[in-house]
Order: sequence, then C-alpha cells, then structure tokens
Amino acid sequence: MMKKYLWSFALSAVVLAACGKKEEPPAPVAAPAPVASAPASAPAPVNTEEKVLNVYNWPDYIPEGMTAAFEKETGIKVNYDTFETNEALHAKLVAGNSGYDIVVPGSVFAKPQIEGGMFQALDKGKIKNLANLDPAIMATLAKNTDPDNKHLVPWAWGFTTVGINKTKVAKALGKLPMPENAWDLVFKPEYTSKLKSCGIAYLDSPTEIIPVALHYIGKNAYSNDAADYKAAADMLAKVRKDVRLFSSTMIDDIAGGKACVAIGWSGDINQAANRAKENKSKDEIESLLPSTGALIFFDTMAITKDAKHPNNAHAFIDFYLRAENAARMANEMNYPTANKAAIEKIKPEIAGNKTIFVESDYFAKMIPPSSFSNEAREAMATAYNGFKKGK
Ligand code: SPD
Repeated sequence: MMKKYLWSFALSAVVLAACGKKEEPPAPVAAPAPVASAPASAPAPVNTEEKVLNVYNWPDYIPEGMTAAFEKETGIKVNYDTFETNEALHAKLVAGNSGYDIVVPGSVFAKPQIEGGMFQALDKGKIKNLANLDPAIMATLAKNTDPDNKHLVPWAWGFTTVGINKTKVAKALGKLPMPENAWDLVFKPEYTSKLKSCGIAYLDSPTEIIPVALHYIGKNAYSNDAADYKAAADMLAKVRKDVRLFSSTMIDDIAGGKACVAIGWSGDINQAANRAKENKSKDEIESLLPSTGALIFFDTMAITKDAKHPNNAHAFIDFYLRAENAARMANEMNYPTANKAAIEKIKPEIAGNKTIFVESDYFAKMIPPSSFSNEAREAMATAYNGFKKGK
C-alpha cells in the first residue's frame, strides 16, 4: 500500500522542485464547503435544469457504460463528444458558446483558460467526493495551475512518451541495438532512418511535439522563447522525411500496425498493447520510460463559464469522483487517477504496471507540466506547421 502512494508524493516533490522552491509538506486540499443545511421545515432545493449534460472529453478516456450508469441513476441525458487535441478544445472555448457544460483540458491549457475567464468556480458544496482526491496532487495543481483548486477537478494524469511495437522495431533496427534514451528512436536520424520502414507516428499537435523536442535537445520543455522553438524545429527537420503519420488515432495506428514507433500518451500506448493482444497479434507493444524522462500531464474537468446545466455538471463530477468510478477509469483506460480513495480498488496488474503507476525513482526524471503564453503558443504552432510541411 505504501508503495502505491509513493508516486503522488514523489510527483509533488518533482513539481515543487521544478518551481525552484524548497519542498514543503503538501497543503491540505480545501475541504468541500459544507452544504448549507436548510431549516427542517424548508423544502430541499430542487434541480430545475433540463435533464441534459453536454460533455467534451478526449477519446478513449471513459469506461464503457459509465455515462449510461449516470443517466440511469439521475435521469440526466449525457451528450458526450470528443476532441483530439488541446488546441481543438481551446479554439472552441475561445469562440464561446461551445454548448458544453464540462470540458477536460490538459493543465497546460487550463491555466490560461482559467485566467481568460472561460470556466466558472466550482460549487464545492455540491461535490462531496472532492474529499476522495489526493491532497498532494491537488496542492500541486493549486500551486501551479488553479489557485485554491477553484475550477479544476482531475480526470486522470499520465505522460507523453515513446511507444513501440517491440517485434517490428527489433526487426527494423537489425544489428543496431536499442538506444539507451528512447527519445532517440523518434528524433535521431540514425534510428529514424531505419524505423521509417515500419512507420513512425507523431501526435498531431504543436503543444505535444515541440515540448518533447525541446526536452530532447536539452532545453526547457515549457520554454516561452520562440528562439528555442526554432532550435527544436531545426532538430525535427532532420527526421521529417522519416515520419510517416501525424496521428489523432494513435491507439488504432499502433495496434493496427500503421506505426511501429510513436510519440504518444502512456495510457493510450498501453491500450494499444491490450488491443493488439485482444486481436491475437503476436507483436508486443510497449510504453517506454526514456532515460532522460517523459513529460507528465494532468487532464482536468472544468465547468464552462456559459454552461447551461451547471447543476448537472456538478452531479456528474461528483459521480465520477466516486472511488469505484475513478478506479474503473484507471483499470480500463490505463491512466493513473488522482483519486486517492480509488487506489485500493485498482487491479494489481494495473497498480503494478510501471508504465501506468510509475515508480518513485523514475519520477525524479520526469518533467512536470507548466504552461505557455498565448504568443508562445502561436510561435510554437508556426514552428510546428513549418516542420510538418517540411519547410
Ligand atoms: N485517450 C486519452 C488521451 C488523453 C490525453 N491527454 C493528453 C494531454 C497531454 N498534453
């Protein structure tokens, strides 16, 4: 049990260290505000909203049947749409009137979205299961992204890394041994020139690729300096011709054999490994832990400023935060949860998978998330699009 909890405290330490601050004991999560108790004679408040909830989340992130279970219990119909990149979600939020009540941005984008007034403050009295969240993770989010944990509730977290089809990679590399640093497989011409034969795939998003490229060339992954993006793009240009796919369907692309090596998200790579097994593929797919570290992300639920169904949104967040639901997400989607009460319900094979619940030793190497200014994101998109077009 102790070992299972180590990861969250290690994560907190890494993030605080990255902020250049001395590690302090994690601040307690703000206790949910007590639900105002009505006088005995007053009727209980009634939710008069229409029985609808519009949710916008990443694909392959919610266990099958979970929205149906919420619908059955509450009578609230859930319209569930998906987006593939933080950029796509951000564009919808900037345009306004998205129609969504709950959205799930990565924390890198959630910070400027909070600052831009795109979300409403949570009514914590309506989310009693906030108490299930890990105080260390919530303290980290409060410090770096969402002061006082006013707007965000973690959905899951994970890391951006390299995934491989071990069988195909070994064959394509021939006598060339696997590199010590797995990022070489996707960024070093010596490797990419061989692996292009079985397919190299990158996530199709500037804010996914430029940060890992910056990290690879020894710069701050969350640099806001456009000159650094130029340096990253110069490195990327050398391998451009070897990249087969810019993918927004990475699970299928790896499991289905379109790519043998990919820059992807830890849980999605593990889902691809499971899918390949289900399909009786002989190939073994693996999420790697690069020796220089991988980039941590948090994906977080927020209620949009103009949500038409805020009460239903609070009800869904509270439902998701039940220990058994958060545990199902981890067990079936292969992403770690920030729900501490769920940890004991996680299957041993998931809790013991070092590419899902990373061990504390590896955390010391991981890169905690930060955020970018609007100008930096624009400059990054220019650098990325130039790279993609092969300019
Ligand atoms: N299948 C769910 C994928 C969620 C990925 N979110 C990643 C955000 C990283 N910047």
